Amino acid sequence: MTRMRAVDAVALILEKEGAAETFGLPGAAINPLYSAMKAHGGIRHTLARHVEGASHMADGYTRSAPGNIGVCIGTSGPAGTDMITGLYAAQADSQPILCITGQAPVAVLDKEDFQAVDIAAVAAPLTKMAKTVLEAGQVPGTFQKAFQLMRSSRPGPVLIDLPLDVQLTEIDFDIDTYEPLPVGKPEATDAQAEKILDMIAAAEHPIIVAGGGILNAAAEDALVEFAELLDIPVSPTLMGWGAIPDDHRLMSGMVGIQTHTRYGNASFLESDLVIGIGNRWANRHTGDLEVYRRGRRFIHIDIEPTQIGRVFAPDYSVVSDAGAALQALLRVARRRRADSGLPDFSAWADACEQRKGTLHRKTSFTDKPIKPQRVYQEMNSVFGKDVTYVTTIGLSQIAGAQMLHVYRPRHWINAGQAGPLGWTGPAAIGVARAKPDETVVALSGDYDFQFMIEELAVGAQHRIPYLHVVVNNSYLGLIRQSQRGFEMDYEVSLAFENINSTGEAAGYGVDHVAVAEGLGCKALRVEDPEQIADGLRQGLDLMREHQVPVVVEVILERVTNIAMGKAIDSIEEFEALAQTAGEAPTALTPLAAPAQTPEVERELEEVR
Ligand SMILES: Cc1ncc(C[n+]2csc(CCOP(=O)(O)OP(=O)(O)O)c2C)c(N)n1
Ligand SMILES: [Mg+2]
Repeated sequence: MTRMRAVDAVALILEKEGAAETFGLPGAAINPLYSAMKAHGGIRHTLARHVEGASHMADGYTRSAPGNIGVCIGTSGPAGTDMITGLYAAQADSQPILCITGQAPVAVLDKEDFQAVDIAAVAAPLTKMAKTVLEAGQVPGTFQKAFQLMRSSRPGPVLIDLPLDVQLTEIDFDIDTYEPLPVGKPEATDAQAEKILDMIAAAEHPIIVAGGGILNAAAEDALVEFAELLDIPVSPTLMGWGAIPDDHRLMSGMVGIQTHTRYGNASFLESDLVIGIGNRWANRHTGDLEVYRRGRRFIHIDIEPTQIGRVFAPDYSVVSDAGAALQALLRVARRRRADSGLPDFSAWADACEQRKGTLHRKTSFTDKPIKPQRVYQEMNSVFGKDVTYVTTIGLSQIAGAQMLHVYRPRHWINAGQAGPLGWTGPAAIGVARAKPDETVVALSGDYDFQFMIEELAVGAQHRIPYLHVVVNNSYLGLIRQSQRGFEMDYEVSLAFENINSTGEAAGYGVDHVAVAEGLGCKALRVEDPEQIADGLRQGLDLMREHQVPVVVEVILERVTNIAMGKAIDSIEEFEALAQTAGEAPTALTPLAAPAQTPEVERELEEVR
């Protein structure tokens, strides 16, 4: 046993639990922990410019690779409350982040002491555990439990609040024999897999809805293997995007009322059995449930028992880790293949594959100001298959998800459920920290970019390069579009005559290029559609040369409505659809691939 301050034990535990990447900012009430991290020397810390930014950096770091747990640290009071949005975003998308806050000494906690807010109570509904540790002897155990909780079952964040005197109290602690606690995950049985395969065998048009739980379980290979074994099309959710490569023949396209492809929705509407794995039937995925469910049976596999039946009661459900469920399904399916054979879904799979060559939206616009669709076309052509996209919310995110392509797991990093404006930039810094050798591209609307814009300085100071594509319509675009229902355009414009304007993007208000440069980054502006690709390439070069964040701002036309609707069978289109392959040149499958078999022809006729 070694005698040490509780905070010295914390530093050792962070290292041993593999959570040595921290983001935050010091303050009087957390200085002891900073002194322990300094003395330890093995915990990397990135100094954020806003504590909320630190929480999103930790989140981005977590989402970058299986097993990652980002840590965010702040002092007491407002530092803790600033990180609440980060905890919410992490919890909503089942991401483990550890938030550590300093606190006033135990004796004054109920005396309205300076910055002595009850942060554990504030964070409780947004975390798997939120605890103010009152006894120094409990510090190691609380961290040990925190890591176990974050990793077990449905992953999620934890907050640990450490009063100043508790941090400084000496305890006996032995890191050499400290062991991370076992992590519990429910596992599907073969009997459950048999039932699922019976239901699949009874179906004609099964489809797999692949959720983020598959990425959390690092079960992408098992998913693809199972889909291939049975020839079942797969539609990833927004959180599961990348679980199967976009160009895989069985990837049938995303389904949803916002982030979707038209062929993805069309194929889903043809299905008669939906196998949801590690998904949560999010409302922006299902839209109107009557349409989504009509004529279909549903299987739901999820790690969290209380998720089953939360949105609607499935026909059959299994509580299991997605990876364990897929292994059970593979075991049983292989056995059946050898014994009695598997059902033949090849014609259905072919029809879904053929449909990927239909129903494309036009992207080849040459208008000036630029139409957003063109930006995503150029992004597809410039960024290779290895790019990691980071985004949050807005028309930018929705149109991006309709038109960009994702080929690898964890290469689409999106705060899907909470969608907090400002998440994109700091999360991209967390991702770039985790994957320094990969190309990280953030996608923001102008408003999202302006929230937390100061975090660009973090990237500049710490030399954390990433490319930030800012599509500027000088509007709260998504909200402007939703105000059409109220026949108003009220308090959603960001446009003004900037008195410092140099003439470029006149009337668009904020000069993002000047701000980004002022914060120590490189930035350039594109106003001509023919210059987008060059601008993106130049951005990548600048990023590599200077090792700082680079902003590529694209000036968009101010009003472009993006396709969306209330139900997946009635998405409203506002722009032209592609009539020729050349009008959607970066579509995964060129438009109008000829149908090959009579069965495929019949399926396609129905869609047409
Ligand atoms: C913190 C927060 N406040 C409000 C919202 C609601 N909201 C969603 S999108 C949006 C406007 C986004 O504008 P911009 O980032 O410019 O993207 P655009 O839709 O114009 O592409 C707003 C206000 C939110 N998601 N987060
Ligand atoms: Mg905007």
